[in-house]
This record gives sequence, structure tokens and C-alpha cells, in this order.
Amino acid sequence: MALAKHFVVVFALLFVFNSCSGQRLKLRYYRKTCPKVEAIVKRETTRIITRAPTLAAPLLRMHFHDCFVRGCDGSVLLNSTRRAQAEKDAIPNQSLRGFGAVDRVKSAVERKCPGVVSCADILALVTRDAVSVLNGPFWKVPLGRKDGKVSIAAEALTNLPPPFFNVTQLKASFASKGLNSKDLVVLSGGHTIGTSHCSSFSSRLYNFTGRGDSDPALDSNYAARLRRKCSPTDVTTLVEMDPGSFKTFDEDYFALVAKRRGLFTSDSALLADAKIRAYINRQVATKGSTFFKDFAKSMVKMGKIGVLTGNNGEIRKRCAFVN
Ligand code: HEM
Ligand SMILES: *[C@@H]1O[C@H](CO)[C@@H](O)[C@H](O)[C@H]1NC(C)=O
Ligand SMILES: *[C@@H]1O[C@H](CO)[C@@H](O)[C@H](O)[C@H]1NC(C)=O
Ligand SMILES: *[C@@H]1O[C@H](CO)[C@@H](O)[C@H](O)[C@H]1NC(C)=O
Ligand SMILES: CC(=O)N[C@H]1CO[C@H](CO)[C@@H](O)[C@@H]1O
Repeated sequence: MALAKHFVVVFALLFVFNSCSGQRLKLRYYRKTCPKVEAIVKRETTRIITRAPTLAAPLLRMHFHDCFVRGCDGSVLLNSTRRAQAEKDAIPNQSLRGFGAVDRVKSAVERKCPGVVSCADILALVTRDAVSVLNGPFWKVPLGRKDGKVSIAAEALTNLPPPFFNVTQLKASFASKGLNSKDLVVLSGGHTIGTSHCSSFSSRLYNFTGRGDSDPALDSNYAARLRRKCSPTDVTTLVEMDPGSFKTFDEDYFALVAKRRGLFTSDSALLADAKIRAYINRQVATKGSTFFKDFAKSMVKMGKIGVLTGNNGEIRKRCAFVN
């Protein structure tokens, strides 16, 4: 009886998954329609990131923001219209950059194969290539995403985890997108590159519990160093998230977090979960860290969240606008 019930549940789930995803993404999706797409994206992205290495981080973050809001459907790229404020203009976006880079890559692809490759696929490929230019891992990107036609600012607020989340909240946020605790810690390793505005963490530095103190989860020397960079009201200064190697994709993030130097509450909070802490310690302890391999795997998984395929969605002509 219990077994029968179990089967019913499994079949029901299979049915739900199949009907949502329509078709699966494929590695050689554009083999016939745009065989050079990966070479074009790689050439353009390499050119852009070599000239402006600090653009790689915001592009990686943009792909994450795209996938967590309405699935990886390029909705993060859409501009606001008179009728609706887009994700781009939501609070968590503020610091997103690199829209121009995506547009340039899209134009290069359009010149060769007009109206064939989606903006969502281009963003997934650009992200992969940008990480590679910073000496990060390489992964194969399954393709065939269609672009969505809707982008709603309020959805960014409810779907993106804020930097003050604790580990319970982070796990719930990732679980709601089909990602587990391992994906959470592995993808948080994306904070090995890039910068943050002081305002994303300064509440940890000043009067944290109302007694003029800083967050006890933050190394006190590190907090002092950050206070010298960030005044309590600073909203413009940028701080390197992995100081000294913020333009290199490496495993340093885990050493920082282990030393209680994770910049955000959400970074520090990872230590509060025993299994996640064990993963972090393994990355620090062993010479052959598994982070690159794990990151590649979790990026592929993240890149499949809620994708539109088949007859759903469209191939946008310009990434900022619905056709
Ligand atoms: C676990 C939950 C996460 C939280 C709470 C979070 C939060 C943040 C915040 C607050 C910033 C700084 C924004 C600013 O003030 O300029 C940031 C930056 C960044 N995040 Fe995350 N993030 C998370 C997960 C991820 C994931 C999954 C990735 C990609 C795999 C990622 C990649 C990045 C990158 C690359 C930057 C630097 C962007 C730049 O240099 O402009 N983050 N994140
Ligand atoms: C679309 O939005 C981007 C970023 O907000 C802006 O730079 C660009 O000018 C907008 N494009 C148009 C055509 O309005
Ligand atoms: C995380 O925050 C939620 C909501 O504020 C709270 O209920 C929960 O106890 C917290 N969990 C941890 C591990 O601090
Ligand atoms: C710190 O927080 C406490 C309690 O919220 C408040 O009474 C005090 O004025 C704050 N101190 C500063 C320097 O902001
Ligand atoms: C890149 C981008 O579009 N940033 C916008 C994010 O949202 C704020 C408003 O909250 C806009 O002022 C920014 O231009």
C-alpha cells in the first residue's frame, strides 16, 4: 500500500516535470542552425573580458539573477516599459553591469545567424567563457533556451536571496529552485571574483546588535579593515570580495569563509551548517580541491532552472526588448 502510494507520487512528479520543461536542453542544439555560435561567443567574450576583466563577475552574477527569477529566460536583460518596471530596475539589480557586453555578443551572433540564438543561451555561454578567461573551470553548456516575454521588478525581490539571509533561509531559497545545499555552497564560491558595495554588508560593521559592536561572526581584524574602507552611510565604494585575487577565479573563497572573513552574512552563515562546513573545510584542507569540478556541475544545474523550450517563449532580436 505504502509502496503503491510512493509510485503514484513518483509518476505524478515525472508528469509535472515533463509538462513544464517541454523539451530538454541539448549540447549541440544549434548544430544545424548556427554551428559557429560557440566560437563566436567565445571570441567576442574573450575580447571583452581581456580588455575589462572586472566585467566577468557581474556577468556571472547576471546569469544567477536571470535563473532565479522566472528561470533562465533572459528576463533579467529586458528593459522596463511604460507598463511595467523590469527586473533590471529592482533593488537587488542595482549593481548589475555588463548588459552592453551581452548586447555586443548578441549582435555578433545575429550577423551570422539572425533570429536563431536566444539571449538566454547567449548569457549562459558568455558567463561560461567569462569565467574561463579568469582561469576558472570550463563546462559544456546545454542549449535551447527560449527567451521570456515578461520581466517584473517585484519578482527579483521575492526570488533573489538577500545578503543578510541565514543558512536556513539560503537553503530554502535554493531548494525552491531545485538546488541543494551542495549547490548552495559551491555556487557561493562564485564570490571568489568581483566586488561589492559597502552597503551590502556595512550593517555587520557598525552597531550590529545595538551596542556599538560588529557582527561576532566576522573576524574582528577583518571588520576593522572593512570599517576603514566603508563609512556607515557609504553607498558608492566597492570592496573586493576576495581581496588580492578578485580578478582570478580560484578556491580562495573557501579559505576566507573558513577564516570568518566571508563578506556577507550569507557567506558567514554557511559555517553554521555542519555538512556545508565540512565541504568548506575540505576545499581548504586538500590540495586537490574539488571546487572547479563541482562548480561546473552546479552551473549546468543552475542553467536549467525553469527554462522555456520548444514552442514556449521566443528568440529575441534585441536582448533588451520583447520582439
Ligand atoms: C547564496 C546567495 C547569494 C547572495 C545572498 C548573494 C549576494 C550578493 C551581493 C549582495 C553581492 C554584491 C552586490 C553589490 O553590492 O554590488 C554579490 C555579488 C556577486 N555575486 Fe552573489 N550572492 C549569492 C549567490 C551568488 C551566486 C550563486 C553567484 C554565481 C554563481 C554569485 C555571484 C556573484 C558575483 C560574481 C558577484 C560580484 C559582482 C560584481 O563584481 O559586480 N552570487 N552577491
Ligand atoms: C535599456 O536599459 C539599459 C540599462 O538600463 C540602458 O542602458 C539602455 O539605454 C536601455 N535601452 C534603451 C534602448 O532604452
Ligand atoms: C534563520 O532566520 C529565520 C527567520 O528569521 C529564523 O526563524 C531561523 O531560526 C534562523 N535560523 C538560523 C539557523 O539562525
Ligand atoms: C546603536 O543602536 C542602539 C540601539 O538600536 C541605539 O540606541 C544607538 O543610538 C546606536 N548607536 C549609534 C552610534 O548609532
Ligand atoms: C543596470 C540597471 O538597470 N540598474 C538599475 C537598477 O535599478 C535602479 C533603481 O532601483 C536604477 O536606477 C538602475 O539604473
